[in-house]
Amino acid sequence: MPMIYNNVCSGVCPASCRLKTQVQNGILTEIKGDSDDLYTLGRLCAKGYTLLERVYSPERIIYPMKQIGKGTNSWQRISWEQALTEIAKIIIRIKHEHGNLWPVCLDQSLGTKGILNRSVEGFFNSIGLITKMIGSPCESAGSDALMLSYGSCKKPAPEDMLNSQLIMIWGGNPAATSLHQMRYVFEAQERGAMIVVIDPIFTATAARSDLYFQINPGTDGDLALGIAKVLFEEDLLDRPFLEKYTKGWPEFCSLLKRLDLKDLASRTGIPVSEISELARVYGEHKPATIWLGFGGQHTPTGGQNYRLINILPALTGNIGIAGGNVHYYSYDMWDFAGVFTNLRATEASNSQNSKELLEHRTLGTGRFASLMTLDPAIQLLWVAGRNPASQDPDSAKVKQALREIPTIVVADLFMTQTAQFADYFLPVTTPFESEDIVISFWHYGTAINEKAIEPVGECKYDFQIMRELAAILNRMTPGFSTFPVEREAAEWLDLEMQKLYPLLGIQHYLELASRYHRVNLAPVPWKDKLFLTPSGKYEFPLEYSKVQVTPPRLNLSAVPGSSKVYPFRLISTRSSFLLNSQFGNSARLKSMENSLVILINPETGQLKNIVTGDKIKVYNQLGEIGFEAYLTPSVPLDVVVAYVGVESGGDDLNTLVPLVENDLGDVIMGVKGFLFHHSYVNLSKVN
Ligand SMILES: Nc1nc2c(c(=O)[nH]1)N[C@H]1C(S)=C(S)[C@@H](COP(=O)(O)OP(=O)(O)OC[C@H]3O[C@@H](n4cnc5c(=O)[nH]c(N)nc54)[C@H](O)[C@@H]3O)O[C@H]1N2
Ligand SMILES: Nc1nc2c(c(=O)[nH]1)N[C@H]1C(S)=C(S)[C@@H](COP(=O)(O)OP(=O)(O)OC[C@H]3O[C@@H](n4cnc5c(=O)[nH]c(N)nc54)[C@H](O)[C@@H]3O)O[C@H]1N2
Ligand SMILES: [Mo]
Repeated sequence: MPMIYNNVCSGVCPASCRLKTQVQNGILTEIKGDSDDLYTLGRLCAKGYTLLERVYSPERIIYPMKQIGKGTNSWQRISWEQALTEIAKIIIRIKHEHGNLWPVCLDQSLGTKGILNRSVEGFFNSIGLITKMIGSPCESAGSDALMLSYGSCKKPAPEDMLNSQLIMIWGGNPAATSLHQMRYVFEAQERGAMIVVIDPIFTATAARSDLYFQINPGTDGDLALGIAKVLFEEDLLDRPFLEKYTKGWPEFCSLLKRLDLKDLASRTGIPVSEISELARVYGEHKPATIWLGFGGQHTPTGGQNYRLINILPALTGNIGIAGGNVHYYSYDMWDFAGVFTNLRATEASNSQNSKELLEHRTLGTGRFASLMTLDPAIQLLWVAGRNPASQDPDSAKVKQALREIPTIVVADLFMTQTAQFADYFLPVTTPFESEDIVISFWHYGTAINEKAIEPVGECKYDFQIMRELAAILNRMTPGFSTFPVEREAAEWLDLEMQKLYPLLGIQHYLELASRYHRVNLAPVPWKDKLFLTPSGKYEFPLEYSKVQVTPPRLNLSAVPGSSKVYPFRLISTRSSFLLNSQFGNSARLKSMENSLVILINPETGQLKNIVTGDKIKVYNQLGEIGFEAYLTPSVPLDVVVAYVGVESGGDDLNTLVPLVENDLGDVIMGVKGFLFHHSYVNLSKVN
C-alpha cells in the first residue's frame, strides 16, 4: 500500500503550494498538489510538476565533496565526518588567530524557506560574532516605501481582490510569477472589475488586462504624480480621509499644484490624455486596489517611486476598506519566538584574546567587491539557500571574490555557479526528506513538510548539518558553540511556533497536516486607520525635500559606461519555467521554452539586421553573453529583455548588470536594495 505524506514546496515564491506525496517501498512515486489547499486548489505550476524528477535527478549532488583547487571541477567524495571536522578546524583556527570570528561570513536566504533553515543563522550566532550579509536582493526598497507611508508592511488577504472594482497591476508580471493569484484577478474581472497593467513590457499579464500603459522604465513616480495631479484637478479626492488620517497633505498639495502634467507625461512616455484617462478610471472605481510587483522598484528612484504610487490610495480613500489598499508584502506572519536568532555564544567565547566585539559585522547582500576590502579579511564563507554567482549583480566581481576567499562552503542540492567555487559542497535534502514548516508571505498559508522518504544518498538537512557541526566543534573545543545539539527538530519547531499557534487556531504544529491553515492576519489592513508611523497617520513623502521626479535617463551617468555605446536598457523578467536560478537543469522544462532568448523590438531588429533565431552577442562594459534573438513588439524600441537566472557558456545574465544601490531598503533591512533594471547594453549578430 502506498503511503501518503503532506509536503510543501519551499521555493522563493508566493504560493508555497501544499503537496500530497505518495511513497511506495521508501521511494517517492507521485507528487501532486493538495486539493485541500484553499489557495492553490491543488494546482501546481510547471516547475511544481517536475519536483519528483528533481528529487531523483542524476545531477543532484548526494555526497559531501571537496574540491581540489577552486574552480578546477576536480571533486573528491568525502565523508561527512571529514567535511565537518575540517570545517570545524578552520573555524577554530580563525578564532584562535584573530581572537574573533569576523573573518567567517554567512550568506543565507530565509523567508520563504522552512523554519529550520533558520538553524544556519542560529548556529553562527551560537559560536560568536561573525560577518553577516544582510538585506535582500528582492523586496526591500518597496517594503521601506510602505513602511514610511503606513508605518508597517501590511497587505490584504489574497481573496480581497474579489472586492475590488479596479485592480492596477504595477511593476510585476504575476501571470508568470504568481499564477495562483491570477484566478482572483480573472474572477474579479468577470464580475466587472477593470484590470490595469503598468509595465514597460506588454507582458502575459498585460495581455489579459483591460487597459495597458507602456511606461518608460524608472518613471513610475512621474506617472503616480501625474495621476495624482489629475485626481486633484478633477476633484476625485477623498477629502475627509485626507484631512483626518494623513500627514503632509497640504504640503503635498502645493507640490502637485507646481507640477506640470506635460513634463511628467513626457518623461513617462504616456500621453497626457492617457494619464488623465487612467486617473479618472482609478478615481471613479472604488474600491480600487494596487498590486505592486517587485520589478518596478529595481530602478534608481525605485523606492521613492513606490512611495509615490502609495499616495494614490491615500488620495482616494482606498486605505482600510475591503477591495482597496496595496498588495505587496508582509512580514507579520513570521512572528516567531526567535529560538534560533536569539542564540548567543558564551561571553567568554566572544571576548577571547581580550578583543571584545559587541556585534556581528554586517555587509549588504550582493556586495562581494566590498566584502573583499574588509579588515580582517574573510577567511571562510558559508552559503546556504543562495546562488550569488548567478543572482547578484556584477557576476564577474562576485566570482572574483569567490575565487579569492580561502574557504567556501556551499550547502545546496545542485552544482550551482556559486558551488563551482566551493571548497566543500554539502548536499542538502529536498522538502520530502526531512520535517519542517513553511509559511507563505503572500497568503500566510502554513504547511508542514513530513519526512516522506529517507534522505537521498547522504544528503542532510541544513538543520542537521549545523547541529552536527556544533557537536563536532564542542568535541574539539568544549563550549565553542551554545547550539543545543540534543534538541530534536520537533522540539525546535514547537518552540519557534508558540506565538503563532493562537493565530493559526492550533495547539501543536502537527495539526497543520490535517487541512489548510493560515496565520489569521486582518484580511483588510488599516481598517482602524491607526497607522504605525511616528505621527500615527498615513504620511506623505515629504522627507525628500522636493520630491525628485525622474527624467527617463536620469542617473545614466551613475552607470559606468552607459552611453550611446550601450543604447539599450536591459530588463530582466521571469520565465514560468525557472525559479530564479533554479530548475534550468530540468530537461522537461527546457523542452517547453528556450529561456536563453533576448527579446528585441522588430524595428530594432530591422535596424540591426537581426531576425528571430539569430545568434546574438549582448554586451556592455562589464562583459558579454550569447543569446538567441526573439523579435516581439511587446518590448519598447530601446529596451531588450532577458529571463532572470539564465546562463550561457558560463556567463550569467548578471554579468551585464552593474551593482547600483537602490534609494531605499535600509529602513527595515539595515541596508539598501539594488537595481536589476538599470543596465545598458548593445547587441550584435554573431555570424
Ligand atoms: N516563474 C517564476 N516565478 C517567480 C520567480 C521566478 O524566478 N520564476 N521568482 C520569485 C521571486 S524571488 C520574486 S521577487 C517574484 C517577482 O515577481 P514580480 O512581482 O512579477 O516581479 P518581477 O518578475 O521582478 O517583475 C518583472 C516586471 O517588472 C517590469 N519592470 C521592470 N522595470 C520596471 C519599471 O521601471 N516600471 C514598471 N512599472 N515595471 C518595470 C518588467 O518589465 C517585468 O514585466 O516572483 C517570484 N515568482
Ligand atoms: N538580473 C536579475 N537578477 C535578479 C533578479 C532580477 O529580477 N533580475 N531578482 C532578484 C531576486 S528578487 C531574488 S529573490 C534573488 C534570488 O536569488 P537567490 O536567493 O540566490 O535564489 P535562487 O537562485 O533561487 O537560489 C537558491 C539556491 O538555494 C538552493 N536551495 C534550495 N533549497 C535549499 C535548502 O533547503 N537548503 C539549502 N542550503 N539550499 C537550498 C537552490 O538549489 C538554489 O541553488 O535573485 C535576484 N536576482
Ligand atoms: Mo525575489
